[in-house]
This record gives sequence, structure tokens and C-alpha cells, in this order.
Amino acid sequence: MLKCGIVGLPLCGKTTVFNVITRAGAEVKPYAGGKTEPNRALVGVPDPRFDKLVEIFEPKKATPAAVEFVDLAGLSRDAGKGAGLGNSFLSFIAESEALLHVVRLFKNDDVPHPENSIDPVRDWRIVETELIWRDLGVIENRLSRLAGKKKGAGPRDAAETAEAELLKKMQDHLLEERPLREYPLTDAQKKSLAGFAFLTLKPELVVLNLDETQTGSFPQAAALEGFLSEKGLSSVRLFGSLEMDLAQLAPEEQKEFMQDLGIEEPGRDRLIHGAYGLLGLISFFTSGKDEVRAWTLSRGENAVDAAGAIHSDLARGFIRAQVVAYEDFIEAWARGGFSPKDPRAGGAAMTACREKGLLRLEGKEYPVKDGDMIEIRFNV
Ligand SMILES: Nc1nc2c(ncn2[C@@H]2O[C@H](COP(=O)(O)OP(=O)(O)OP(=O)(O)O)[C@@H](O)[C@H]2O)c(=O)[nH]1
Ligand SMILES: [Mg+2]
Repeated sequence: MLKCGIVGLPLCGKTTVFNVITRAGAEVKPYAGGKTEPNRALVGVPDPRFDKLVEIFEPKKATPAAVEFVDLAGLSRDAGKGAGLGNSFLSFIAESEALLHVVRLFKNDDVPHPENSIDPVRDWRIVETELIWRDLGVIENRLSRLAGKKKGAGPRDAAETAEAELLKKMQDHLLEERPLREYPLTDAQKKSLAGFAFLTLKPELVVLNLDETQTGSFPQAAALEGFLSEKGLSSVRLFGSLEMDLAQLAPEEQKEFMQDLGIEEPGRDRLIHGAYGLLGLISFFTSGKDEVRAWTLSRGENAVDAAGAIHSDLARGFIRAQVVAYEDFIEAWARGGFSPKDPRAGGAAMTACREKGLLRLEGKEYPVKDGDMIEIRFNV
């Protein structure tokens, strides 16, 4: 499952953003405290296609795709060198596959800013620098271990020599204060480096926590967005406090407020979809009377990967995948003219797809597409 860590300076609104996403109601407070245990919550990925399938199949169980969000304590200056909560805290970030990096734009005299002024580009850089320092530390440790091995028993093997060479180049790159996501790595290299969990290699979505008292243009927000887009990073604007309160309202009331504020998609959906898109993730569905479920794959993964996401037995004994595109299925369902509560509608629409040749049998190498409805034929 996708795990997403929320990072940022102290008091920039990380827990507020966490609450927007999860509606968890975690405590937000105007002073930085020594809390080291992160808040965690599982969130279903909002997907109208999934909702529609649940409506059609009326399954006993409905399981949306899920993302875990982890809300961490503030990252202060020099954390990467071990100051403050330091490395124990950074290890929480290391287990995330993607980062939500919250930057403070709101002014609030009750909430001190650790750098005493609102300067989003500076703040983003401070956190980036801490992440760079932490990655440098990881490389230094590994290099000294490899060097130690040289003096001790047995010579280094070829793989270790190559690893040390690559790490040294990455070290030089980091010393220029550049993140590893800007270092050219092949897919094979990325795979071999996965165990280091480099923080500056993780995809990052920047969340601009805007000032709700301000209207019209946001020059500081635009400046940060320009700065980030030069680096190839995407961002989302959010009125943190306001949208946290909105998230607590009933859907109807929420809609009204959103219209007034000119917000099209709730902050929650924007953030979850942003994180999902950031990683190039797609969903496929399994559906039936027992369960309708959405599953997550990376774009480019194939039918066996889909089988493996469901259960390792299905990947091992994989014979064929029976696949129909969500749109084709829905079209067949709509043509069928079923009454709203007809329990046979799902199965009948599937049969119609088969008759029309829209339900295909695909082999192991079939690249799964976003929205595919899949049934795995297997034999163990
Ligand atoms: N006016 C305003 N205040 C905000 C906004 N977002 C957060 N705050 C306030 O800022 C304070 C800190 O918010 P949190 O969400 O706890 O910030 P945090 O980054 O989790 O803080 P630490 O975990 O202590 O580092 C709280 O008093 C919030 O009410 C915002 O968008 N507008
Ligand atoms: Mg917090």
C-alpha cells in the first residue's frame, strides 16, 4: 500500500493538512511540542468509478484503494545533522514512498514562525537542505563501511566497487546542495539503491497552506510555484484551517461553502489524487457479489503484477486474466436498461460484454490500464 509522509517546518500546518485528508481530528496547536509519535491514518482513494461499481453489484463488502498518511513532527534546522529529533524522526520519513511537503503561507499572530517571517521559498529550501543532509549521512555511513571492508577480510567484489563509485558521485551531487531526484539514475540503479530509502529521491508534492484572510492573488504562492516548477515539482494550493473545518461538514453543506469559495474539488480529494498521480499510480477493479474492490498498481505493470497485488497464489498459478474496460462495462450496463435494484445487473452486463468480445482474455505480459476490471484465472 502507498504510504505518504507529511513533512515541513514546525507549525506550518502539517497536522491541519493531515486532518483535511483524513478527517481524523488530530490535535492542532499554536506551539511546537515534543511529540515524536506520528499520527497515522488509512484513507480510501475517492473514485466515482468505484462508487458506481458498488452501486451496480451491491456487494457484501466494498474496499476502495487506500493510501496511508503519516503526519510527523516538524522538521527543524539541522535535523539532518542529528539536531532536535534528528535521525530517529527522519527514519519515519524514510518508510514513506512519497512526501507531502507543507509550506506555510498563512499569517497568524498566535502561531509563531520558527524563522520569524513568512517566506515560503526560504522555508521550502530549509527542509530540502535537511533532507539532503540526511541522504549525505546515509551515503557516508555506507562508504565508510565499504572502505572498512577493504582493509579487513577479503577484497571488495566488483559489485561493491561499482556501488562505491556510484555513491561517491551521488555524494558530490548532494554536496552541491542538489537533491538526488536531479541525479540521472537508471531504473536498475534505482532498484539497487532502494534499500537506502533516500529522501531526496522520493516524489514530492508541495502543499501551499494559504492564508484564508487573504483574497485575490497570492504573489508569494505564485513565486513559490514558479520556483518549484523550474525544479519539476508539482504543488497544490490549500486553505488549511478552512478546509479542515469544511471536511467536518455534511457533503451538502460542504458543497455550498466550496461554491462560495470558488473551490471545485474538496482539498481532501485534491491531495489524495495529487499523491496518487505523483507516483504514476493507476487503479484496477475486481467485482462481484461478495466484494467490489479497487487495487493500486504502477503504470506499466502487467497482468501478473495485478494477480500478485491480490494474492501471491494468483501470481504463481496465473493462467489468464479476463479483462474488460470500465467504460465498456458501464456502457453495456446502461444499454441493458436494468431497474436500479436489479441484483442480476452486474452479471448480465458482464455477459453482454463477453458476447460483444469486449471481455478479453489476456496473458501475463498484458499491461494493465487504469480502470480495467479484472478476474484472474489461476491454478495452484
Ligand atoms: N490562520 C491559519 N492558521 C493555521 C492554518 N493552518 C494551521 N494553522 C494554525 O497553526 C497552528 C499549527 O498548526 P498544526 O497543523 O498543528 O501545525 P504542524 O505543522 O502540525 O505543527 P507541529 O506538528 O507542531 O510542527 C495551529 O494553531 C493551527 O490552527 C491556516 O491555514 N490558517
Ligand atoms: Mg503537527
